[in-house]
Amino acid sequence: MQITWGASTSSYQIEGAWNQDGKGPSIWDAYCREEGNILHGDNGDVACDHYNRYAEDVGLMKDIGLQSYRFSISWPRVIPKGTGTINDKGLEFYDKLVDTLLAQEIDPLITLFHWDYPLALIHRGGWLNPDSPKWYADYVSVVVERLSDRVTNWITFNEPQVFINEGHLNDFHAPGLQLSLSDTLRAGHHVLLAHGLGCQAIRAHSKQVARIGWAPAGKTWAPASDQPEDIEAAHEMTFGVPNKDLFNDPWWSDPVVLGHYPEAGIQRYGNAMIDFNPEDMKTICQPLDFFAINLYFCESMAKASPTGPETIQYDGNIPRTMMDWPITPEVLYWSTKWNYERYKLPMIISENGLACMDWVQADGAVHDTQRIDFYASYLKELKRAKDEGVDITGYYAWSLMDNFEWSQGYRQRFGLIHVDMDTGKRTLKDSAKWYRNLIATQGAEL
Ligand code: IFM
Repeated sequence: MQITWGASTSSYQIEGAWNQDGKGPSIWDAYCREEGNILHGDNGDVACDHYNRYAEDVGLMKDIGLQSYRFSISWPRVIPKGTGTINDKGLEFYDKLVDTLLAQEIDPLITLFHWDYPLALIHRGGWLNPDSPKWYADYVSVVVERLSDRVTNWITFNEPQVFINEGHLNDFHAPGLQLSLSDTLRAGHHVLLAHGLGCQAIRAHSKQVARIGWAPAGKTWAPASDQPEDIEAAHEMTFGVPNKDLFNDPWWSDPVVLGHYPEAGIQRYGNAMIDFNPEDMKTICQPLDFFAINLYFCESMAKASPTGPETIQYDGNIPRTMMDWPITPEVLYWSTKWNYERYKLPMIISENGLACMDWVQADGAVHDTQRIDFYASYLKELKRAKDEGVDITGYYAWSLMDNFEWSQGYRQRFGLIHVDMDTGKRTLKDSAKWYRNLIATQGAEL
């Protein structure tokens, strides 16, 4: 299967060095310090210490045979207060990381925002501030100015659904707000504007032809059967706005790619819907080169009924990961197929993987057979979509290494590489060796 094979991480989840070399605090630094927010009181102060061990980590990527590595930039490491003074030491770190990757012929794919927002900006209203899209675009300009002589692939935002819905409506993620639905929609609108201005900033500052995408979380319903009406019901649920929250796909990706909010959302949000300048949509809807998506599981199943699509929850019999997420390989088929049909952009799976109960066993290895089985079954579904003509250009396992899993702290291990969080020792899991073979053979076994 001709595809770019990679693995993903994000800055707060692996870098550590939370106050090293002039980095400013992020909202996650603050949120983790509030008692009760994170399991076991964990935080990302040290995490995998990737900031200091990046060379070793790139060596392991090379050992696995990764063709590309997706990582994110920590905004407060680059601009400690979010706007204004630039921290050259922070940029130097990413400079060195990019150079080390390129020396090993690993192509960098940079996510410009994966949730670690500068704390100083929250004190200025955060994403509710109408200037927030411009703050983001200015930060993007600084990064692109510095790295684009070597980097061509950029993702503007990771999972806007999660950091806006869970961080601004539900107090489950940083910054821990519980805004009204209307204010959350306003914050979301500013993120969309930031995406648009960010795209413009990349194109204006890039020293090479840039390739730009964004990476929403995919929320997908699986058809309850292969009957056309059930497939239609699942499609309708996937591109609907079933709840009065912002955890759905079309609210985010329709404006970005199609240039308008979905009617279903405007109806659903009713009186909470915000007013905005119609010209904003021209800024939000910028030409994109690819559509990245993070896929883990199907939400539930859907079947047709006389009153519209009916949801069928997965029962206790379905296999589940440590996160309690159902194992549903078909998500890679339906989601890529439907998003490709709707948005007509080449697709990248920017995250896919699972948390298992892994430990270093008596023989010194990590025998994560469940992860191998998971990846093999999911990738077969990816191949099915690709064989049917879906233009899938990249696949990134989540994650390169065990890391800080947000409110779950270090309890959930998603890595191809085991990390002992006390010593920092890295051990390739069996799945990493399996992935190495898969990459070397371009997925011949699938
Ligand atoms: O760890 C997260 C990542 O930061 C965003 N996508 C989902 C992953 C697993 O929960």
